[in-house]
Amino acid sequence: QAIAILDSGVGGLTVVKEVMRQLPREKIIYFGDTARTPYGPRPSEEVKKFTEQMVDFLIQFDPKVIIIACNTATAAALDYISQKVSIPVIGVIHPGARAAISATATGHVGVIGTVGTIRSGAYTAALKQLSPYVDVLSHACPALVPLVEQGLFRSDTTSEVVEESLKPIQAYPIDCLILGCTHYPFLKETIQEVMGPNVKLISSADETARETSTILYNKGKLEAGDETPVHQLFCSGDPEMFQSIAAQWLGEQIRQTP
Ligand code: DGN
Repeated sequence: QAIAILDSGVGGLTVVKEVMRQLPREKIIYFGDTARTPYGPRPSEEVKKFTEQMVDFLIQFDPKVIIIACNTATAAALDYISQKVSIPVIGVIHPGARAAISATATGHVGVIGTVGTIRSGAYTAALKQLSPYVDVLSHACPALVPLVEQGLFRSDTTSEVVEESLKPIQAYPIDCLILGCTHYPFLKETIQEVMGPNVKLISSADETARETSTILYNKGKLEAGDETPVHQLFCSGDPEMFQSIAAQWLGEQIRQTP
């Protein structure tokens, strides 16, 4: 049985990489809805419907757990999907919030994400639930996902767009910034340059993989054998761009099958 992971596009590959690192024996089945990305500007009901369609596809493989590796989809559909299927469903917002609360020294936390994620208020709620006095500064950066989906991780355009997107939050005294969109770790270097060395960047991938590991351990479902798993990655859009980004990011040989 595999771990199923989904996202609106290539962003969830940041979570795939961390799951591969922490749980190297586990097989991964991934679906990226690259034909319909970005989800960020879409109404929440539509994101919920698209997420359900991805889950319906992945559930055919009889996975042992599903990771919604997209903050926008987690905000719109985590509760709904958790009730719909009988296996554990893990989102990325609570793990990201936990990682930020552990990392902040001053209690001033920034969150960047898509319009859908920021509008939902899900991060602020998750952070305040963990630590009621935390001060949260939220900001939507809708221009960043399209850069990543085009494979523009490092370029002059990337620097300009990231700088412009982060300008409104640069003056605030936050000590950590949650990358509240699974696409953003692809732009980590540029985001760090723009925010400066005193702001710690938090990605939820690490903590999400840890939560997955805990759930599988508690259920006695961690892979015991020493076989190297063969992962399966699916996308709904242009396979070439997806394949190239996946190979670059995961550093693995990606073989395309029809
Ligand atoms: N990767 C998704 C997220 O974490 O919110 C969003 C990407 C998008 O479709 N805008």
